[in-house]
Amino acid sequence: MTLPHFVAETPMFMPVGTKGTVKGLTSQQLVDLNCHVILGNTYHLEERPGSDLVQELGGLHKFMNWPRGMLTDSGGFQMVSLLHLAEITEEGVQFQSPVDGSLMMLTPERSIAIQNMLGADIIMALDDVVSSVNTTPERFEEATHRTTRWIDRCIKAHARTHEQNLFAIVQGGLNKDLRGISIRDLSARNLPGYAIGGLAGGESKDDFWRVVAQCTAPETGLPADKPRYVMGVGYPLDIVICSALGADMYDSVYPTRTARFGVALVPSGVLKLKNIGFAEDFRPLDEECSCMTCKKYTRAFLHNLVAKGIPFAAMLVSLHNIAYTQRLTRQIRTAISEQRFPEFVRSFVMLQYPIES
Ligand code: PRF
Ligand code: ZN
Repeated sequence: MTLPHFVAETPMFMPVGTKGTVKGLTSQQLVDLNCHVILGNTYHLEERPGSDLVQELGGLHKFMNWPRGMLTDSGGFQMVSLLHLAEITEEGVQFQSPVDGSLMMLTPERSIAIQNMLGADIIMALDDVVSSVNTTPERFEEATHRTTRWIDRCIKAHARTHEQNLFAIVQGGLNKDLRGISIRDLSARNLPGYAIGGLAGGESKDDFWRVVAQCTAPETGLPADKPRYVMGVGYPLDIVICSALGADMYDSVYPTRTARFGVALVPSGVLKLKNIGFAEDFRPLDEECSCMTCKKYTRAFLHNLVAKGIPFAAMLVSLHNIAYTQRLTRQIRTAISEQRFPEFVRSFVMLQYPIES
């Protein structure tokens, strides 16, 4: 995927740098871990320091000191998931500012204007996001059609089409007909890329995989020659399965957030470092990992930091977890190009779910 700031390889995982930083990691560490694209959030950056200031400072790349690909999310999802005060109307998403309590409105036009100022390589359309659980069928139908009406407002508002790629986001909940309508209507806009939204929010794995499979299906799914991005996905198993279904891009706070809880990702699953069993375990987190944490520190050392709540642990484990996720997507890419991806999927699943004998 050729972006203005980088030629990125897919399938790829994008670490989340919500407020202008991937928590616990430097830009150089992310480059060294071979991250191609990272994520920023319209809502958080607009709240503080403000998109006009970021633009004045030369854009988000310069502000964050990030030389490679960048993607910004449109803001609606963050407001709806973070602020219970958000109210969605045809005009946009209205919410109360957590800074001064004033009422603010994020319209499709405003979201695109902010993202034009931030200057990411990929910008996301404002979508009407509803939780896949506890929502009425009528609300799903409204959100699906509204997301289509909003994409046309986003396309019209987008002022930097040569420098920034606008992606549309498929909604429709878990309903096959609504998803089909959303896929059809958004594909007709012939955009540079597409996202699958409204998932990774507590639905069952069966529902999750069924929707991804529908959105990536040959002929009836999203265009196969465009990047297809499953939003909010970061569990290693989900990345492997969605890639097998034909998806190309993922983002999640999971690897860094779980690191802050002292949980390390390893090929067999996770290590909960708080566990007293690691107190005298002098092995690295993962023998096969070449990250700095695995080269220099033992599980026993990390257990000690985690048990005492020392923030350095979060940095070291975040570094490893991003290294792990990047290694996983690299293995997926290599297996695909060497035409042995089915075997890779089988051995990955066997490692995480060994057959007891
Ligand atoms: N829409 C947007 N951002 C998102 C999602 C979405 O549906 C998800 C999935 N729930 C994560 N991030 N705009
Ligand atoms: Zn490591």
